[in-house]
Amino acid sequence: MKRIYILIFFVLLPYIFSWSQGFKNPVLPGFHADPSVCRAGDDFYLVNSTFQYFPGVPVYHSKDLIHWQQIGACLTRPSQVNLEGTDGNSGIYATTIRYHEERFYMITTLFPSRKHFYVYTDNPAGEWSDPITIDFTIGSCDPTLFFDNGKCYFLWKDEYIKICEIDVKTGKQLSEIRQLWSGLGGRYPEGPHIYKKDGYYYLMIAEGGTEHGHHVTIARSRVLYGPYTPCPSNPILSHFSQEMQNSPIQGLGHADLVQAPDSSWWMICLGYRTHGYLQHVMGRETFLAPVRWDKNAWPVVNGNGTIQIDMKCTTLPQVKMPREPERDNFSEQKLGLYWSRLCNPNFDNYSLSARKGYLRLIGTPISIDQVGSPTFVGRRQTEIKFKATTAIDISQLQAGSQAGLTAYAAHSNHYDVQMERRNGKNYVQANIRIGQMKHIEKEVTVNTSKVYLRIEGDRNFYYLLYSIDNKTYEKLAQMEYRYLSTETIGGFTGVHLGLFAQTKEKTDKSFADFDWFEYITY
Ligand code: 6LW
Repeated sequence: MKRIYILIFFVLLPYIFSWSQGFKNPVLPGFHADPSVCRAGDDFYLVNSTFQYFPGVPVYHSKDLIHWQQIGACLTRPSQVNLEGTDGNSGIYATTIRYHEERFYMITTLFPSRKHFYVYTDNPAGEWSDPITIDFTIGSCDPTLFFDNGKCYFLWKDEYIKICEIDVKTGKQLSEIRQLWSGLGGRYPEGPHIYKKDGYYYLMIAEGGTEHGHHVTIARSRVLYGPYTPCPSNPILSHFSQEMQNSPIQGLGHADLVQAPDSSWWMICLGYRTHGYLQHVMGRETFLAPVRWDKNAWPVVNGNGTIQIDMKCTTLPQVKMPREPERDNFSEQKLGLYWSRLCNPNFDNYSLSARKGYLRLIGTPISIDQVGSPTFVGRRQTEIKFKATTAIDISQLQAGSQAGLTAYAAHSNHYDVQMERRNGKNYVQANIRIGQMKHIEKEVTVNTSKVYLRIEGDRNFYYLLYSIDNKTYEKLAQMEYRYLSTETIGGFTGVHLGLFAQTKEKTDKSFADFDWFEYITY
């Protein structure tokens, strides 16, 4: 008998260990704003807003809400969304994903039109439908869907939180628009979601605006249209307090709730990690916290309404997912899902087949200084300390054209270590763009067209370096991180480490070949 108990213990040990493990926040580091989550069976799916980046709305899959793998994206075709002319203040705003009767729905808003639309699929890793537009109202943002008793409700944030019934097959309005509870008076009540539990309708929103004052509040009603009674312990999530003023995580808000197969409840939300001086460059990231319901049937987030980097809590059985590779040798037929482009890219200017094992970027006169779709691919900066390196061949780059590596916060703010050919010489340049200022901080000539370019980041600076042998790196310049921060630039996105090529003339079809790209975090 004793042997049986010992055998059972060792069989269960991995599960006991995984349940007892905590986890590290953010669960989706780097620019992963406005998260929304749903569950289908034992699987969780999560989407984020993407503004001017293409493809729009990445879809992530998880078994434990901690480890996520991108499996696709909702908006992958120009017929779904026109991102022309968008930047970090427009394009695809907050998104919601919901699962109902074996179909997934993602609803969002396109700025500046402020038109709400949704797409659907039966396979979240595959193609999503063409958009169904909500055409009876335009305005503001943060739409969500709520399915109840065979009906579908559309909620969104206007000057207040609003709701009406729709025909989910057509998007047509089926009831009058009503106003719901809109918070405790905090600025920008937004990000509404409704949950039905134990005979209550719970309406959860964000207030305070998506900066330091951000927080989550909740109210409930026995009747969907209210009146709603606010939770006596609101805000249920906030770092806008003396206790949390020095937390490395700020701006927590815009949350979504989900119940796991084991009946536990969890919250995902957005927040940002500051470098200090209360500024951040990586955009708003996705965080996770456990939720329990108290004796009065109100949710309590992580025990006291705050979130830590190192979460010490019982988790779901942890199931690791493949991590995004540190190194890209460009030997695949398609770029990894973690690469983003800008607006509506011209895919003729990107090739993984023109030169085997290289990414060829064909420049156009649209530069990374402009709103539009320059020839650019970028990966999210996911940690404050990182090193991004690429091997570039500019032998086919024409005079006056540039190509290289950029820490891209916006078209108006980026730091680049780039190559330029001029008067028959190859120049390596540290190029700085801060608002109206465009400046070559330093340039040196090199006697080769194959160069290694590197950008490093830490708590204070971005460093721009180059090498001709990938052994000895020379620093060309260093620039304060703060001029790439959201607080400096505004907007809603985060720094991407990107590869780019741009030319002076339309007729100049010159290009740069990138042999590999490596992104290491510390
Ligand atoms: C989004 C609003 C917000 O629409 O920021 O953090 C806006 N919350 O809910 C853009 O992400």
